[in-house]
Amino acid sequence: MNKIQIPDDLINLLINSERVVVLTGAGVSAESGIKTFRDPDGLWAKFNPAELASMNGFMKNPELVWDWYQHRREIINKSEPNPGHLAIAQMHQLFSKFALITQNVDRLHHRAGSDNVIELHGNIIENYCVDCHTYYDEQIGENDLSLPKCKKCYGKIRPAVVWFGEMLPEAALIKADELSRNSQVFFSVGTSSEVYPAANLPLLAKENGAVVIEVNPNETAISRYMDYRFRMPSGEILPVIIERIKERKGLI
Ligand code: BJW
Ligand code: ZN
Repeated sequence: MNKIQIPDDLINLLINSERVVVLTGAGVSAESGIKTFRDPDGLWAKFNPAELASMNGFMKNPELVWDWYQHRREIINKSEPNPGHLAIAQMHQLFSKFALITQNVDRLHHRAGSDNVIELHGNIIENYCVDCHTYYDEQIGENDLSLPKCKKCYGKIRPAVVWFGEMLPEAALIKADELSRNSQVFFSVGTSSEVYPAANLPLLAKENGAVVIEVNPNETAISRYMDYRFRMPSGEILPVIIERIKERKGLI
């Protein structure tokens, strides 16, 4: 018997809900060995976001930015989905209208078996040309440290992530907005809720009647609005929640 207590009213709510939405951030991948951004040992403690995660920074020093992304790709390629990703992947089967929205670019949710993942900040696998916007789906070689050029126009190639000051992919944002408004239960997992517009989604869900749950070892910008707060790593608490639901549904 696992010692972690999940309130009965929450399990009751979950087994009677269809429209369950999970929003994830970097914290869900922390247990896979991928650094978050704003924790004390996070990426922004060591690297400057204006230099490395903005179009201005890229145009000033494209090689530096490219090398940083190649280094992160190497770490991501060596990492594996953790129990948090795997628990979320099981939610697709447990709720008939489940949706997963992520700010993460690492594709670990895909590798854990989640499909239809709504990626708000793009992904780190693909690249595109800054001039003609041709996409390069294939991963450009990890050891290719020099900045690659577009085969069509010889423009600079950048990672297909969303940097500060850039619009989020329109279709993903519209879908995320609609799913959040219509959700019955909304989980905010492993995000500091500092970056907009993603940070607004849990609040949008709450305003429209959803029960909102935060999974995060630390207090965040939106903690005070949450109906339930689990101050634990996602890889520890999410599998327990899934187990309780399965028990109640007679699946185990
Ligand atoms: C665990 C755990 C464990 C640890 N288990 N949990 C003023 C007001 C409002 C908005 C703005 C403003 N000024 C500027 C803006 C807009 C800006 C913004 O929000 N800035 C804020 C910082 C203020 N937003 C944008 O620019 C966005 N675009 C946009 O708004 O377009 C319209 C517009 C244009 C121009 C002007 C104004 C509007 C684009 C945002 C793009 C974000 N890009 C990045 C980089 C992606 C590429 C890459 O990876 O390199 O996305 S930044 C980075 O932050 C990354 C993340 O997706 C994002 C969110 O971070 P996340 O996931 O929350 O990570 P952390 O590190 O912050 O938190 C981790 C959490 O996990 C912590 O809480 C831990 O406790 C927890 N944790 N271990 C569970 N085991
Ligand atoms: Zn091009």
